[in-house]
Amino acid sequence: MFSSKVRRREFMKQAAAGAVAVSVGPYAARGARAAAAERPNILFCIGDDWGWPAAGAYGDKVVKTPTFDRVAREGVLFNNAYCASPSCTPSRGSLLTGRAVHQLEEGGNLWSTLPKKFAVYPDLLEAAGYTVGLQGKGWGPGNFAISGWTRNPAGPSFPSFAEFFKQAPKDKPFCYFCGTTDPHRPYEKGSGVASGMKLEDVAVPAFWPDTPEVRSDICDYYFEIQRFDGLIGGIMQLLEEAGQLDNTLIVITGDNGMPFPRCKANLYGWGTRQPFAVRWPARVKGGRVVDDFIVLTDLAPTFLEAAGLKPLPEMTGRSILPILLGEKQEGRDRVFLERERHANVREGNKGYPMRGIRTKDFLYIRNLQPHLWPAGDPVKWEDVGPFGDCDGGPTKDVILERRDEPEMKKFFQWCFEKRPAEELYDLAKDPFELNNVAERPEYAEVKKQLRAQLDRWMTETADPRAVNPDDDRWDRYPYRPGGGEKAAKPAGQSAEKKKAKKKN
Ligand SMILES: [Ca+2]
Repeated sequence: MFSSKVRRREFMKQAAAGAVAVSVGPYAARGARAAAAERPNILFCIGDDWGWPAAGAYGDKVVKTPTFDRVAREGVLFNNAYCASPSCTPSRGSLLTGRAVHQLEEGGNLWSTLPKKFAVYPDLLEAAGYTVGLQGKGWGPGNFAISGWTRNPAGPSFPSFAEFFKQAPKDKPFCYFCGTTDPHRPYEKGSGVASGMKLEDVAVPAFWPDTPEVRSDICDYYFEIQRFDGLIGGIMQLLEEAGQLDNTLIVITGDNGMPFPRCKANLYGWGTRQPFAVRWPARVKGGRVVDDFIVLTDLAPTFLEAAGLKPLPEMTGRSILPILLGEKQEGRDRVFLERERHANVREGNKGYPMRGIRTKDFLYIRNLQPHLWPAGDPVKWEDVGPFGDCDGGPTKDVILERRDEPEMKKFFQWCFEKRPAEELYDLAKDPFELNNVAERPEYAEVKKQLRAQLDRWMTETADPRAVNPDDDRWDRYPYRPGGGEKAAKPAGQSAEKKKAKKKN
């Protein structure tokens, strides 16, 4: 029995020698040399807090995403892609390692570290001959150095794709992680409208009040999405000019839902459902839209398999290459979702543990400590306002400032109030996931089945909370804003109001 560390070392050695490079697809019989010539470039583009359905390809009439729409049109558009956890650090840790968030130890929290023992796909591809690069936000936020990483787990940093591409050897494929802090807050207030967007064209989800401030806030979010889309457009143009576009596997997505109340840091659809499109004309037939359920954890095994490598046995994610190649894959009718500590905004450094399962018809959520506040304690903290798991901004302000008005109470309830131990939403009847039917007798059988599936997944993937739902390890891991450690402390009278930075 090998430990995962030994297996990994052995794998890296073999990968470096080219011995494990030829297990799938058309490369099977041709040997490592031929595979090296044909292996695709891998371009992974990830928006920060960019959630479904904010893209033209999904029918949004206001935000303009020509690059994403092109990739969707010439490739495969996914309707049911989800992040593993609606928080930057665990979502990115999971997609880099291909492992469930609850297996990543401290890496399951925001502003944490990623233990070095967890292999990441950029390292595995580099060992197999790829040239690796990163721009902008890779793994994080957190402190990777304290775990022994000498560079970001997503790869060595470059100022731009052009700089990376210029120095990359022409006879080797590349693996590039294009991160950005768009559309993470803060936003330049009014930037969306100033760019020509019209407030009256914006669709407001049912869980926020429909006010001009909220509509304008949505436009500011759209404005940053458009900037991200333009960035990828520039990279694609460069590849096209170099004649390398068609053998580049391009994936465009976001790491978690939009930074608005009841979205990011929640297991609801607006917190976990992601835009997701893939283009790779050399092997993948374009013009397809698929409903298969996938999770970003599936990316690491997908990239490895596309490069002719075998995913590591400890990866819980599954390659989506069969789906891309038009094959039917079993078990693509559900995803599992989870969350541990996001910001450190509860007494006792507590997070808000949740586990969930989503199918085409239902969303079932288990709130493991329902006595806690889901969006953070209702007190002001040193760096952030009350309910600090929800990023500050005009939409949050409207809901909090007007919470006592009779017609506004429900929005506060949905976005900030405590929640019961179990939630169940009937998605066909309730697309905004507002009517919890977990205690209704007519849903008892459905709830029982979803519960059982969730329990099985937690057990099979060695979730510590399968053994002890009150396991407090994630509350004991340090919170490391800016790399240092910091305990949760309510703001004192003299605490200065600091300007929020793009950091979580
Ligand atoms: Ca994020």
